[in-house]
Amino acid sequence: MSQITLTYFDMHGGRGEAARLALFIGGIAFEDRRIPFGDWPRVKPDTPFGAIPVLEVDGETVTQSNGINRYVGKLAKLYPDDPWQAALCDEAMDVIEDITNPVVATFSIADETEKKARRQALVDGPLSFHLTRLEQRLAARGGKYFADGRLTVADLKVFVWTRHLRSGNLDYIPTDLTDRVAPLLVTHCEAVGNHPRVKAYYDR
Ligand SMILES: N[C@@H](CCC(=O)N[C@@H](CS)C(=O)NCC(=O)O)C(=O)O
Repeated sequence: MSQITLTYFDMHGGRGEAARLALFIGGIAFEDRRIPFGDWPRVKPDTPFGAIPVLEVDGETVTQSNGINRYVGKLAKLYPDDPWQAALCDEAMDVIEDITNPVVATFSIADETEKKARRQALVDGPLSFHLTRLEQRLAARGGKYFADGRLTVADLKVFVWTRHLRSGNLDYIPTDLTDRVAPLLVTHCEAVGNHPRVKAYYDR
């Protein structure tokens, strides 16, 4: 059996969370290496590209969250075998990256007025647009799963993002934005959150 270590920040969310969930759901043993934010400046230079998540398998490392999600999804049987379904799964995960990046770009804005303006512009523009279109994709595929008619890493990634958007942890992004513009994503988020293995993960 391979020795697997997943390194990511010590929080319930972000780019490493879907892989943690997938490994847990699949019953795959792994070291869940959690980096406290205060330790990050010390750890960062030792990572391949100065960022996490990093997955280590038998002493070799790989980065890039969606690539990691695909790899662990295959191990956990949470990634489609069918090439078309795999492309649909990848699409949803990459859309989340597309909307994550402009939000993350606002994290370092120190001036509150500027941060508020930038985030409101995201809410009025790309965030609402992407949420609406993602919801249409979900609806077109039956309304429950993004690919393969079953739970995949795409559902885990969208779940983590939707929960984050609704959490109130992002100032100036209304917690009811998703409820208003993409209610089916909220239904999806709650369904994934109530999946027995997802519940078991957070109940530990
Ligand atoms: N494209 C990369 C982006 C990785 C990334 O930017 N990770 C963030 C955390 S979600 C990070 O390491 N931030 C700290 C830093 O850049 O110093 C991926 O998808 O894994």
